[in-house]
Amino acid sequence: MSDEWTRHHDPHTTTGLRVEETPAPCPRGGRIRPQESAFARVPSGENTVVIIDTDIGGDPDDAIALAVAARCAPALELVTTSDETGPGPRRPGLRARFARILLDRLGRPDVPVAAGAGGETRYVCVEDLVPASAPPQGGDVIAAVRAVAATRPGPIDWVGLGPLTNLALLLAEAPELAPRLRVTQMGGALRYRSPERAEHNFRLDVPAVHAVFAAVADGRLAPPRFVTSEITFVPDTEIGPGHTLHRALSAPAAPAWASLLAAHLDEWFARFFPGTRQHDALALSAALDLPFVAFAPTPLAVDPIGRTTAADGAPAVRVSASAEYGAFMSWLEGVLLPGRSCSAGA
Ligand SMILES: [Ca+2]
Repeated sequence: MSDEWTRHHDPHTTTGLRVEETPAPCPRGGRIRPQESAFARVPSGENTVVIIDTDIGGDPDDAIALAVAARCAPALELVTTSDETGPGPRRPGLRARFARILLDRLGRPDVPVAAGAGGETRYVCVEDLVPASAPPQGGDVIAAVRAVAATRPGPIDWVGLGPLTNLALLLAEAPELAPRLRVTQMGGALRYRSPERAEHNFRLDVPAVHAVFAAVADGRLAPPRFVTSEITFVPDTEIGPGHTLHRALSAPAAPAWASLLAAHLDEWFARFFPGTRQHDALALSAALDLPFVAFAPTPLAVDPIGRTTAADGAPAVRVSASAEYGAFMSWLEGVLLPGRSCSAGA
């Protein structure tokens, strides 16, 4: 089975599996509104750089998204981490070291990892999956972004899958790169399930959220696309014990990267929740211009604790309005199951 996995999924093969080369049709049933022309994107091309900013190592949806990007997006040039871990077994940089191991097993040793800012979350479950021999990763996010930005002149697709800490830092310390940034961020909410608090990624670093929205308001940053919690927190994308993907990744003959993902899923199921919903892979699909998430231009205000509401006069961004979950999950399985392809039509 391993050979079959490799043959069908090696991102360096020429089997036409590069999703960023897939045309991005209008979401089924969703017309592009006239006012959306203000948010039109230049299609990704050979000069585009993809950076994934992630709090990988807690909910496995980050690791699943990273595996998808590593296998289907040759333009993936850098992974940065945020909400990094603390002392003891959760020593700083654990998330980055886990990302390094996963990328290596996916055949992407070419993608550097930079460990970002620390955090306080309890959502970490990969301590036993990172051997002591796994080396620490570079800790200078700004230098790492500048290095990859210098390799190509085109847009920088920033795929935010965690707190906005690194993005805010980048806007402050590398303002020359801001005009090239195209941000797709998982986070925020218009109808959060706990209305007394902000969505998780926004809540973890509220000042960073305000810094990003200030950059949008004064024109330094193009309006991001936010894939919001009410669109991602749905049972349609949940992978639990016994799910098709869990079983395939856990198969004895599965390749090493799949076994690592399966072990990560098992740790999460045992220690936190008996399921993982694919917030981050859904956001990644949008960043890759795949057609599963439909967006609507929305003036979005952020309150002092990071909650978001639509409000006239606020900076206009694009907010997820709906998603085609069945098609998305078929695509996800197409990327991660043997014998499938990265095609959006899988
Ligand atoms: Ca995440």
